[in-house]
Amino acid sequence: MSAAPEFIPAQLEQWRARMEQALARRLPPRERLPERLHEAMRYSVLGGGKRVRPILLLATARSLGLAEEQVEAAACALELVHVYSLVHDDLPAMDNDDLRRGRPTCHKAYDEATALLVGDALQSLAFELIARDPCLPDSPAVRVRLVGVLAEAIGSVGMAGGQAIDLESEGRKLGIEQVEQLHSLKTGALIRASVMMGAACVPGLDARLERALAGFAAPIGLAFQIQDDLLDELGDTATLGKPAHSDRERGKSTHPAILGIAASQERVRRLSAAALESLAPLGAQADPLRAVAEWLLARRN
Ligand code: GRG
Repeated sequence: MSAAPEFIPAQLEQWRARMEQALARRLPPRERLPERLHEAMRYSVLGGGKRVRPILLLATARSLGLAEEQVEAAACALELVHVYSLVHDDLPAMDNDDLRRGRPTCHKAYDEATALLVGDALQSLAFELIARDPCLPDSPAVRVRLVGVLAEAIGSVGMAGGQAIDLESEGRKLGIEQVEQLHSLKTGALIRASVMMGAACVPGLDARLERALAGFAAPIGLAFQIQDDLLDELGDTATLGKPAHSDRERGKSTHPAILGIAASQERVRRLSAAALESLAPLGAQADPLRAVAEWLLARRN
C-alpha cells in the first residue's frame, strides 16, 4: 500500500507549521525572568529543524484515528527533548560543534553554562507538558504511559546510554553489529518513542497494532541514522546546516565507513522495506506513516 504522493509535501508542511506555533506557544516568553535563559531556549528550539519526531508522532496519531490537538503537547515534548540532546551534544565536552541548523550552536551564540541549562530546562519542560498540558487526553493513565515511554527512551538504556557508548568508542574501530546497537540507543530510541507515544495516547490499543507499530519504528530509527551518516559523507555543509564529513574527520565507525556507500544505501532500503511490511495489520489507515517513512529516506538534510 503506498501513500498518495501529494500527501507528503502538503501534509508534512502543515504539520511542521503547526509544530512551530505549538512550540512557540509553550516555551516561556523571552521577557520572563531569567530572560537570557528563556531567550536561549527559544533560540535553540525555534531555529529550524525538520521536526521529524513530532511529525512521526502526528502521523502515528492520524493512523490511529486521533486528532492532532490530542497529541500536540506530546509532540512538543519530543522536540524539546531532541533539542536538549542536540544542545548538549554540541558542547565542547561532547562533539564540540559550532554550527547547528545553519546557525551558531547554543554555546557559541550564548555560552557553555547557558547551553547546559537550556538542555536541562528543555528536558524539564517536556515532562511538565506531559504532566499538565490541557490538550492531552484527559486520562492520568495516558500521561503516566507517556512519561514512562519517553523517560526510558532518553535515559541510560536509551539516548543518554547511546551517547555514552559513542563517546567511549572514539578512536576505536567498531564492528557493524556494535554500530547498529549504538545507533539503536542514541538515535533509534527517541524515534521509536515518537511512534510509541502516539500508540500510548490510545487507551486499550489492540496489542497486534501496537506490535505492528513497534515493528515499524525500530527499523525506521536505524534507517534514519544510516541515512544521516550517508548525508554526512555525501552532503555539503550548506545543505546540511551542520558540518559535513564530520564522521570521517573524527574517525567514527559508521555504516558508510565500514560497509561503503552502496551497501549502506542497500541496508537503508532493506530496513525501510521491513518497516513498511510491519504496517500491514494497520492497512490503509497507516498511509500517513508510510508517507513519513518515504520522506525521511528521501531527505537531503
Ligand atoms: C547529549 C544525552 C545526549 C544525547 C545526544 C541526539 C544526540 C545524542 C546527538 C546528536 C548528534 C547526532 C548526529 C545524533 C544522531 C541523531 C540525529 C540524526 C540527530 C539529528 O536529528 P535531525 O536530523 O535534526 O532530526 P533536526 O535539526 O532536523 O532536528
